[in-house]
Amino acid sequence: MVSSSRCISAAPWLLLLTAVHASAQACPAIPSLASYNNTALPDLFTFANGQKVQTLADWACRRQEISTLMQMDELGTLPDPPASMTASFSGSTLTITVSEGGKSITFAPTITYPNTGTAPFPALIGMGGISIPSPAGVAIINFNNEQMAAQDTAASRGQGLFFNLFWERRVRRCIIILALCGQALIFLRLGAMMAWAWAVRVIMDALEQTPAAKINTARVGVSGCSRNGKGALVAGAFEPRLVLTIPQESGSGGTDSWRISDFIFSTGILTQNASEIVQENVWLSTNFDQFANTSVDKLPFDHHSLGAMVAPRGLFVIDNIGIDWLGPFSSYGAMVSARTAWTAMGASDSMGISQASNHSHCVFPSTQQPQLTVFINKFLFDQDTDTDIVETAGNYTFEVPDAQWAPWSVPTLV
Ligand code: MCU
Repeated sequence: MVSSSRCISAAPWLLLLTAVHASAQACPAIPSLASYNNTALPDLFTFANGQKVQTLADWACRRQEISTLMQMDELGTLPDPPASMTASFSGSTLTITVSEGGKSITFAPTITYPNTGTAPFPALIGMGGISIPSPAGVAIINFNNEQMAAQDTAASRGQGLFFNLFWERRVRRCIIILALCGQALIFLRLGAMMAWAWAVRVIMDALEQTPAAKINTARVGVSGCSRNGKGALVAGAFEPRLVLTIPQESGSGGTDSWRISDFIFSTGILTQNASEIVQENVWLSTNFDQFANTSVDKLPFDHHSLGAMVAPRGLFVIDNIGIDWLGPFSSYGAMVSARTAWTAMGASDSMGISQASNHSHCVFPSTQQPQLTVFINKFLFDQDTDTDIVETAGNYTFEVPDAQWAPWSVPTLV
C-alpha cells in the first residue's frame, strides 16, 4: 500500500493499486497441492481450490495466495519487520540499525542525488547498484544486497547480516529448547532474494521516517541486473510501496518461467534451469530443491505469477535475446503471461517488455533508452506517457491463450 502522504496523485494506476489493496475480504483457503502437476503455466485467474478470479477483490486474494505459495515452495518466508529500527542520514549515507531479541545489525545504503530536480526526489533502489543509466532528476539508493545475504556460491547459504540478525540466535535457542527449532529452520531454508526483499522493506520504512534523506517515498522504484535483476523482481513483487520495478537481463529465477526454461534446455539450448540454479547458488529456499530435482510441473505457480504480483504497479522488463543462458524466450513467454494480470485490470500499459538484440550482458543498449524513459516518467514523475510496449528482437510469437503454455483466458476484473 502506498503509505506516504507526500505527492499522491490521481494517476489511474495508483487508483487501481488502492482498489486492489483496499479490498479486504475472506480469501479462499489453499487446499493440499501435494498431487499438483501441470505442464503449462498455472492459470493466474483460478484459485488453487478451482474457484475463478472475477473481481479486483478476488485478485487481491489470488495475489496473496500466490505470495504464500511462492514463499512456501520457492523463496522462503518473508519475516515480519524487525522489532525495532532506527535510521539517520548524514552526508550521502542512510544508516539503518535494526534490532531483534537483543541482536542488532547496521547497514548503510548510500544515496546519489541528481543534479536536476527538486527535493524530495523520486528514487530507484539499486539492488547491488543499477546497470541502467541514472535517469535525470532521480536519486539512486545503492543497496549492498550481498552484505545482507551473500550470493557467491552454494556455500553462501546463511551468510550475511540478515542471518546474523535472525538466525544465529534462533539456532542457539533451538539447541537449548527444541520447540524453537521450527523458527530456526525457517531462516535456515530462506533464499538470499527473500532476505534482500525484507531489507528493501526496511529501507522503505527508514526513508519514510527520515525526511532528511529527501526522498519522495511515494515515488520509489527498484532495479538490478542479472542475479540482482532476479532480486529486483522479488523485491518489487513483495514490497507494495515500490511503484516501479525494472529487472534487467534477470534470466532464470527472475523473469524466466521454470517450465519453459526446462523445455528450452531439453531441445539442446544451454539455458539455465531449476536443476542447475539450486546447485549454483542460494537465491532460492532449500524448499525449492524438491521441485528442481524432480519436476517443476509440480509447482502451483511459475514466474509469470511472480511478475503478476507487481500489478497494477509499474513493471518494465529489460532483456537481451543474444544470450541463451538467460532463456530469452522463457522470459518472453512468462512476462507476456504475467502481463495478463494488468490486462485484466484494464492497465496493460503499466507493464512493458523490451527484448533488445545481442549485446554484452548488463550493458544497457541505447535503443532501449526511450522505452526506459517513458516508464520512469510515468511512474516516478506522474507524466502521462505512452508505456504500451511489448517488443522483442527475438521475433517470438506468444499470446495468451497459448495452447501449450498458457491455455487459460483473461477475465475483465470488476
Ligand atoms: C543471469 O544471472 C546470473 C545467472 O543466473 C548465473 O547462472 C550466472 O552465473 O550469473 C548471472 C549473473 O548474475 O551475472 C552477473
